[in-house]
Amino acid sequence: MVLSRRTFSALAGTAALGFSLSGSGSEMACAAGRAPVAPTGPAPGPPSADGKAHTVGFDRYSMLIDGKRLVLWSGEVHPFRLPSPSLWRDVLEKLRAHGYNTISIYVSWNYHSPAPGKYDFTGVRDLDLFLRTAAETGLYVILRPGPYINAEVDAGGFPGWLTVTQGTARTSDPTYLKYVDEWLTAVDRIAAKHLYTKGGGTIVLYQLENEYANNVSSPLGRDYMTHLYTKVRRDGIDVPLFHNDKGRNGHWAPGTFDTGGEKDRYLYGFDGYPSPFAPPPDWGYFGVGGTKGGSTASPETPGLIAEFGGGWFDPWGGVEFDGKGYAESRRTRDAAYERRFYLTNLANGIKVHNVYMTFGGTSWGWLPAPIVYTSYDYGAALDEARQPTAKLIPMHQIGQLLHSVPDLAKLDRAEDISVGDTGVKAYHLVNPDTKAHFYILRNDASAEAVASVPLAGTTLPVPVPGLDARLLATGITLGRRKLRYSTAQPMMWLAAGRQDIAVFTGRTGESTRTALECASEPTVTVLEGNPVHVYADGVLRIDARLNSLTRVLVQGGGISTPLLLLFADDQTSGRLWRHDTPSGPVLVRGPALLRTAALRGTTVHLTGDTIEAADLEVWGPRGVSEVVWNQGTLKTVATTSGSLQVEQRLPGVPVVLLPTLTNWRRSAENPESAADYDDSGWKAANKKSSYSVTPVPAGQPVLFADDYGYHYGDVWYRGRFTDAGKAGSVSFSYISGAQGLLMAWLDGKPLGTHRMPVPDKKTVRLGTWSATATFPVPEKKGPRVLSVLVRRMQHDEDGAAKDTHKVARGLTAVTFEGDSPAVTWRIRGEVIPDPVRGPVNNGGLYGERHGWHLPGFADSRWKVVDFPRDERRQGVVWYRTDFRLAVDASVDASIGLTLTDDPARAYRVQIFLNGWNMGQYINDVGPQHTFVLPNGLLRTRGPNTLALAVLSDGTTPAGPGKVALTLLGSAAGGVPVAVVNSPGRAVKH
Ligand code: IPT
Repeated sequence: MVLSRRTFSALAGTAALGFSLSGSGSEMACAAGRAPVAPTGPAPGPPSADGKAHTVGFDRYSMLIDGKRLVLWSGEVHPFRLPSPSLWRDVLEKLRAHGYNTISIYVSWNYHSPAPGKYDFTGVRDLDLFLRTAAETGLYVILRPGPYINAEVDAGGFPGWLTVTQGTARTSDPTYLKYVDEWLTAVDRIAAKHLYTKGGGTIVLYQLENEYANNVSSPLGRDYMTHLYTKVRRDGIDVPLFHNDKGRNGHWAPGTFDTGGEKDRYLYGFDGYPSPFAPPPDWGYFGVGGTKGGSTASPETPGLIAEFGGGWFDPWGGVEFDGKGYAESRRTRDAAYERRFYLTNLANGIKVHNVYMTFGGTSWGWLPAPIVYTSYDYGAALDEARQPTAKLIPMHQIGQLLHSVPDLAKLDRAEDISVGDTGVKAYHLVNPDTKAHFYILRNDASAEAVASVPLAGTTLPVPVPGLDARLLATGITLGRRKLRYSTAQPMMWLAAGRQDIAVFTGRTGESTRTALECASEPTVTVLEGNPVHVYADGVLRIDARLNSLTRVLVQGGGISTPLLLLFADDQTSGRLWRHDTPSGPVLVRGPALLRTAALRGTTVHLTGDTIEAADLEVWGPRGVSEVVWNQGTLKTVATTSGSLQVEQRLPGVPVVLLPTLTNWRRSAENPESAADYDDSGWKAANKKSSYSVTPVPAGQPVLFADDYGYHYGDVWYRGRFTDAGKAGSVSFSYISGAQGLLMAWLDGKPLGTHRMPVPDKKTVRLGTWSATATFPVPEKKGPRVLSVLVRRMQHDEDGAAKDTHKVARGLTAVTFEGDSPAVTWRIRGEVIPDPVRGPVNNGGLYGERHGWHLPGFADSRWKVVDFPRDERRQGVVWYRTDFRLAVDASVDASIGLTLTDDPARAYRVQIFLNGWNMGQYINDVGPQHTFVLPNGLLRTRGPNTLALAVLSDGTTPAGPGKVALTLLGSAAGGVPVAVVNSPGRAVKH
């Protein structure tokens, strides 16, 4: 019997169309050994901007894309944390290759808006290009444009200018909504072009607000959410919308606010950042029920985790990870953590699963919220230097599995099973249509346990390493055959050429047993490794120890299509790449990364990366006879595995040599501290009222920097008065955020510096850092002048929707003890934002106002000095140097700048590469020493300019000490990188 596609779909009980069944009905019957079991249709292929209309819907199980079930296996990436558009493709290709089918992105309002009514989506802010790149890479997109995003960015994403507007943010306040609409109009204009529904791009979900836990039952909140909902719809966004509930309280679940009568186009989502040191919580099928159960709060929508911890952030001083930095975040949330927690999520019915962060990147310039330092590496699967880590491997294994085995997109909880008195927790699920069963086994103890697992009528010992988990399956279809069970984790299957291929995986050294149903005895050929096989009672059993790669070819047994079984340990599985092409899937083994695969005629064109010398073996559709790797045609031989293997291994990456940084030129600044500095062009700081949530102290002018249009980085004040009278001291009250500081001069002489203390475990959560610094005022008659420099560390976030981004920054009050002379204040912060580098690039240092950070700045008269420096001074000193790189165009070298010095030295450095502010180094606080210099901003073939702005308080000698380029990773391959426009320009002050 030959089933027509339509009959087959009907039998399968799905509306899935478009998958092809090759082979005859009798083969199917043989494969199953009984009546054919219909697979759920395959997951949809990789999406693209194909110009066609698509449906994006959902039911209580999963998203339905064109009616096909799909688990969104997503990683969070922030375009604004990688200011080099060419590298977006690198990151996205790496994720796509490792089995992610979706990315989730925040769009940060402050990054795009230097002033009310001004929205900039050009250059490094080109959202349209980012979304195009995502579509070209074959990734779905979850778009999260706020308006509030949190995300450890300045003001949680609110623009600096919004901090001085009337009205309460994150409510239905009309002033706020007016600005929100402005932002949404701007961002939605781009988003609307990239909706998958219209085939313009691959956006399938769109988030409203972010962890909005306030005003849930008042009109302030409900009207706000309704406003956002209707605005976004009015802007033409027609994909399902959702919100991410922070506390899993059912906040903003469907029906809790007015969605304009729309019932089925809105989902409930929630976030989870559970401790890695406690057993993973159950959020759905196995949860306690009620709203705290997460997805149980919304039984009619699929389990949607908008953010699940893929690492965690680290504050200044490194308090989160005891000074060990992001390496420790990665260690405590490692590959085994991912298996334990993410497989638990899948067991609980989560079908939209986004890992925050998957590539953290860099909070460059003044982007970081005060709580974090420059690196936002996060301990994520792809590190800040774009280097794949071992954390990508479980994601790859699970992602490929979700793609190959669509049964996982529709699961019900099945009857509990006992796995013996082993301490192993077992989750049992079943696909109600295909009757495929899935078992997730988790060991929360630190020692290995061996569970006795009943699998398809046989009880088998399954080792689960300590603090680890695995997934097992029974009854899934592997091409034209059926798996009875396996104690190894299935990873993927595909039809390639004349055969099917199925891959199983697990930890190195594990013994596995796999049983395939087969009505008659097949011919079994061991091609690699030492597996043992036996056929009895309609089942072929293969015992294989996982070590590198084991290959077994199964032929016959009533099925004409052979099945190549591959048993790959973790490391080997991380070198197996599936890529779907319009002519069918391609499987590649060997290189460190496969980026693209395309078939043209009989040639398969591959691009990718190698690090070490590597094999290249390719399985593809019938007729493929030539292999091109990174544009070079290679000689191949046909293997008994049905593949083409290149005769000579691909070469690894050549050595990358980096120059030593020499020829530094020095210039001191802060003329603003001099008594006779001409500040007549500065703004008078004489406002009387402010919309800040910080009260204006009685009798004082408003000194808050934001009120004068200065929102980022350093700000200067000069206060003139005549006679201090009997005043013996002056006190400056200021608010700066963590690690801010204030330094003061009187009549050109240093009064001293006040620094906010280094956060500790208790104080780290304080958003606001305010202090009062008191300095003696020596008596003198006549005109006097105070100069004050405040290093602001950006605005607080507003996670609790209390307008905390409107807490003042800069001076708040100046008082004298003993007398009260009348002071007239002037203020000076950053110049109008650099149109290319954007609003977060610069603060108000003299050097920044005069272009000292820019390439081409005339520094030839600056004095040449050697590092280490040893200079004691309160104020700012700049150092500049030029260097040239000559990295081969075929090499992707990821380069950082590493600063080291005696940690007793009190100074900090802002690092400018070709005029771009790459972050802030605090020598005596840390923990960050290496700053990523992204290619594109960094010219890897050509000249570069580094400028370091050193701020020191004069209490110790200051550096820089050692400053060196460091290689953070390299690969032969990479993506073409366009140099980012980095103009030098004359800056007016
Ligand atoms: C959650 C935010 O939604 C996200 O923007 C980011 O800040 C993340 O936390 C932490 O990195 S908020 C939740 C942890 C309370």
